Amino acid sequence: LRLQTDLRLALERGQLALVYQPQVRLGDGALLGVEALLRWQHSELGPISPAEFIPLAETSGLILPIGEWVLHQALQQLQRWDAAGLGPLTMAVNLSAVQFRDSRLAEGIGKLLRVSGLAAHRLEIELTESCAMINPQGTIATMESLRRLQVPIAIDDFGTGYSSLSYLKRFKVAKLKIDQSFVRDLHADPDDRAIVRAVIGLADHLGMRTVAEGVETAEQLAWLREHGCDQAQGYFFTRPLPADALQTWAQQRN
Ligand code: G
Ligand code: G
Ligand code: MN
Ligand code: NA
Repeated sequence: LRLQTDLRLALERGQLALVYQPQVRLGDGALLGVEALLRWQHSELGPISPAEFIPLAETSGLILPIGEWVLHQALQQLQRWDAAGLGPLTMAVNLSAVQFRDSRLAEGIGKLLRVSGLAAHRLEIELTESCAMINPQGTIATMESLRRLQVPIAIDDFGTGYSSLSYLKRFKVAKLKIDQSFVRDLHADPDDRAIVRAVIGLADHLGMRTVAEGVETAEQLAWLREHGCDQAQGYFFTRPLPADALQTWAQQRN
């Protein structure tokens, strides 16, 4: 309850912040975009992980104003990077199941896009596989409304939920994000290699892109490139960075 009150105050007092992790194309190493990740610096308790406070925000309903703040902030940042000449990056934003259930989601996103003047394909919505499967029919409907806006959708943490292949087909998402638990032991675990190969093959046949998460080593990167994975993100490139640091990181790579 204390944390819930604090979270509401944090939103009002500007104590939430976004950090950004690069998404890199494996073919040529180009920086394609970033994923926005939410951070809360609590005045007494220090940094609190979104894994801890997002569930709290969901039960209290705070996730809706927080989610709107995240979208607004992320699109503003994209405009600043455009102005700084960083190239047309994409911005991936994580949405919770509660946001996805909100019938006004697409309308809200459409409005934010219009105000920002950014093309819809510059934004990308990430929804975890487990969130997508809570109410698959509802998920399809919301995805349909986002598709009308031309906002691409990625399934996050793919392989850790329980989506049926028939739903995967009907979701018609642009991207599968291969969960980091399969990437971590790629070098040692033949089962993980089999799973990642299968996911890449499946995505290829369904016309989806693949993004490997949690890439930490050159060996993982080389294996993923060799096996046709499209993109990667992870500590191998960099941890999630504040906006200014991300910009410096991107400019130093050129
Ligand atoms: O950045 P980190 O690895 O600590 O993120 C932990 C979890 O919190 C991840 O599952 C991530 O998807 C989720 N998360 C990060 N930022 C947001 C956000 O803005 N909204 C939602 N709903 N989840 C987020
Ligand atoms: O669930 P989601 O994929 O949205 O969240 C990604 C989480 O993984 C974030 O908390 C991010 O900080 C973390 N992360 C990103 N790259 C790496 C990595 O290379 N290794 C590990 N262990 N965690 C990572
Ligand atoms: Mn994500
Ligand atoms: Na993920």
